[in-house]
This record gives sequence, structure tokens and C-alpha cells, in this order.
Amino acid sequence: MKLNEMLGIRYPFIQGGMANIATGEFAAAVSNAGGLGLIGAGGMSADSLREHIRTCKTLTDKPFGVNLMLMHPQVDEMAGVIVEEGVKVVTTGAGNPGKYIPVWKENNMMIMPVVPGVALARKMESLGVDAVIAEGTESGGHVGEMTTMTLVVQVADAVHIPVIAAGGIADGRQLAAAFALGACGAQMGTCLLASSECPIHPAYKEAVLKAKDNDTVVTGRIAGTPVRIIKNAMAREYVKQEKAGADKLELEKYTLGSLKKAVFDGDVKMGSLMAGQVVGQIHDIKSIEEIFEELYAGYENTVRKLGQEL
Ligand code: TUI
Repeated sequence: MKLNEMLGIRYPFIQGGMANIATGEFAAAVSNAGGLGLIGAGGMSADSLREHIRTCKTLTDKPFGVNLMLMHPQVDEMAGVIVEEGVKVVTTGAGNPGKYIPVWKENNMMIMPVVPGVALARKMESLGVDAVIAEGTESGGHVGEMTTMTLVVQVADAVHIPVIAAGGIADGRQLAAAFALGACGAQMGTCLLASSECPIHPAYKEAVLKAKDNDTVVTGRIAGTPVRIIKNAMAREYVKQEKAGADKLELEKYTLGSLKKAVFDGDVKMGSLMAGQVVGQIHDIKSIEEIFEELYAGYENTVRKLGQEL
């Protein structure tokens, strides 16, 4: 079954969590355009998450969900807020959501954790989640080691639940590839950064449009929090310090609050401009509706062409 049928939405697309970016308003815009919008709890407090959920409910009558960033200090409280607010779908990232799963299941929520490898995918299946999101290292933000091409196949072979592909998907050819690998749908983040509805600072959007194929880098691999961002002065300094053996606390100087600097202040030199490797193929600002329409039409064209070649 395709992801859109599972969720009761138009397209087999879910939006990436995008901490500090995916507000209630943005998630509603994604849902109204036919995907599954997700409120990114990553940059919020438990109270502001509640507010964003309430805002989202007023702006869409379509399904939406919440993405919980499991490294967040208030994640226990947030796991309860989403139950209290009657949120129907939760995706998780940057950790193992095992301890929350029983309560979420009791409340009939649809649970879709991001998994960076087969072991966690199997574990999640055994705990009764509805689907897993196999997110490759091409993604923006916090990343694992495996590529989407290798991860999705291995996860799809290992579990019996639906698999959603993430990382490296921003046009119809990549979407067709995701289905070919065994996915039932795709999660996208970077291509939505360049949407007219996306509330990031215009300078961040401009940096997304300008970035080329090789313009992202992963910081924090050594410190244990690998995060893919667009190369800038902060990234270069971070990687230099990291290679020179700077300790974690020293490195945090560069990253602390740096996503907020990028998103809200448009600080493209010292801010953390999270984006995936697809950033080099994004050249225009479009509405979310246009992005989804083009992606799906491109996917249909690709499949048609491949069919004719058989
Ligand atoms: O979570 C993400 N992407 C994110 S979170 C984020 S906020 C942030 N800001 C600054 C520093 C760090 C994070 C920005 N982008 N994607 C989902 C994802 N989850 N990618 C990788 C993982 C993951 C990694 C290890 C999930 C589970 C895991 O295993 C944990 C375990 O215990 O087995």
C-alpha cells in the first residue's frame, strides 16, 4: 500500500521534521498541499509545541503530525503533550523512541520512527510501530552513515512493515528510485526549504538556491552528533577545530544556537544552514503545491519512460 493511502492524503509524501523551521503554520501548509505536514518539535518548548499543534488544527482539516527530536531535553513532556492534544501521527528522530511507544499505541497514534540502520528498524517493528523512515546520509541535519540507496533496500528486506525513504529525494527520478528500492513513500525536507511558505530567513533561502552539489558538509562526526549543513565560515572553522582534536564543549561554541541564527537572523556565515545534498538541484522558490505536483508528475514520467524501455 502506498503511503498516501495509509495516511488518507493525496501524495505519498511526508515532510521532514526540520527543527526551528516546521511551525504549526508550515505543517498545515504542507498538509493542505496534499502531503503530511509535521510540526518540528526540535526547536520548541513543550508549551510552544502545544500552541503550534493548536494553531495547525485551526489551519487545516487534513491529517498532520508531530516530529519529536529525541535528544531534546523536554522530550518526555512533549511525548505526553502530543497524546493530550490528540495528535494522530508521530515521527521521531535522533534516537530510540521505544519507551514512548506503548502509550502512543494505546492512544491509536500512527508511529513512524527514523531509523539509520537495520537493527533499529527491526527493534521498532518488534515494538509495533506502523512504519519506519529509512533516512540516508544525504539528508540535511542530523544524519546516519548509510546512503539512502543502500539503507532503504536493506531495511525493506529486513522488516514487514512499510518503509518510507528519506534523504536525497527532491525530484521525480529520485522518487521513482525510492519506490524501486522498496519504499511506500518519501520524506522530504530540503526541497521544502525553498518553498514560498517556508518561514526561514530570506538569506537562508538564498543560500539554498545558490548552493551547488558539493556545498554541504557533515560537522560533528567525531563529537557524535553528525549534522549536515551548507558549508560556510562556521562549518569550516568547526571542521578545522574538530580535526585538530578540540573537545566537545569547545566545539559547542560554534553550534550552540547556530540553527536559530540561520533560521531567524539569516546569519549565513556563522549560522547552521541545515540542508541535504539535493541542495545543488534546487534553483527556484515555488509553492509547496507546485513542488509536490512537479515531483509526482516527474515520477509518473520516469516510470512511463522506464516501462517503454523494457
Ligand atoms: O533527526 C533528524 N534530523 C535532525 S534533528 C535536528 S535538531 C539538531 N540540532 C542540532 C544538533 C543535532 C540535532 C536536525 N536534524 N533526522 C532523523 C535521524 N535520526 N537521523 C539519524 C537518526 C538516528 C540516529 C541514531 C535515529 C536513531 C539512532 O539510533 C539511536 C539508537 O539508540 O539506536
